[in-house]
Amino acid sequence: DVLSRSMVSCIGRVSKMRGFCTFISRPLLFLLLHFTLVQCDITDGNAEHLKREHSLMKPYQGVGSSPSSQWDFWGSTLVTSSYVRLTPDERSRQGSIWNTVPVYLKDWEMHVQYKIHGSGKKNLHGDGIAIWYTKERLHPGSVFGSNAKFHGLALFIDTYHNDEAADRSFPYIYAIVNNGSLPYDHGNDGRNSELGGCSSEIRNKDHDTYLAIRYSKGRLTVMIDIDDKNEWKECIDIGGVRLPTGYYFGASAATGDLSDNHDIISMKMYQLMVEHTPDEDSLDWTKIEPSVSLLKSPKDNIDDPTGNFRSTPLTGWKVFLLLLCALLGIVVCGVVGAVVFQKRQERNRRFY
Ligand SMILES: [Ca+2]
Repeated sequence: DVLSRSMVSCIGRVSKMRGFCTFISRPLLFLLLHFTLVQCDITDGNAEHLKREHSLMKPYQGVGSSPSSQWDFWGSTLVTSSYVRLTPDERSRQGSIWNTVPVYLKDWEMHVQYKIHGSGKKNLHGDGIAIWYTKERLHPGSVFGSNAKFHGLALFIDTYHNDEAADRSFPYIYAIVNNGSLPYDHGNDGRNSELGGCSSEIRNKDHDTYLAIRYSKGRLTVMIDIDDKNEWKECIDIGGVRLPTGYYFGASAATGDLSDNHDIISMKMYQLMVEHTPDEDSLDWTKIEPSVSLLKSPKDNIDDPTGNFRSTPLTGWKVFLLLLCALLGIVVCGVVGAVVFQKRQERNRRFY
């Protein structure tokens, strides 16, 4: 009886120890998986799947107000042969450019090449660019030059920090999904409805900057490339996003008291070849209402460290800390294991 009880307690200790080891190695595993996924998640556009009718490229033929044009524009937008300037570096300007052809693809990836530059020094520039996938098109309004109560997806490249008390550093890139009911609060830079985002020094680069928005199987992923190294970095990755087909792509920008040149160089739309179940295929995708089924709705108001973890790329020191923790865990496991082993040996010896 004594022996079996000590066996049970020993197994208990070993399994607890194993639990601890699993607990320690899980972040490591997650980290490895995370990197693998990020590495292979968004690929560079495959020319084969480029959808010209939804793409805006130099020298911007087919942009204009003729009935056959695939893109039209509004406001301060100026189309040259090498860029589309949504606003110049002047106060109180608003401009937009919109695809005239609705998108009926279920899975897509939009690559945007852009440049935000101007004479304003740090924190004295604004307001930024919005990339839209919405029901409405050419609908001027108060949010980066477009309609605030939109239906669909908006990705904001917000360069001006309206809410200086907030802990986010600007420029800040964030996504909002709206079914037409959410207001946009300029005072806190849309934080109430933000789904995820990341800070990024995108202004006044010598080279162009890029972002990719992927929507596939209910997953919204945003990657950015600002260092001219042809490498994507994850900015946003959230599941449970429902967006219909039949909406329009567009881009808009606005300046206020502060300004910047907001340039779009290209918007390239790629079809993703993804299989869907017969059930999914039989649905009328144009009838889907834009929504997000998060466990916790918009990450604002929540002190959820995992939310931040998920939505900002891991920096070098975080990786280092995690690896250090994992290493410490392994060492502790080893020491505890050795002690337990020695105790058992001693006990066994006592039985003889
Ligand atoms: Ca802002």
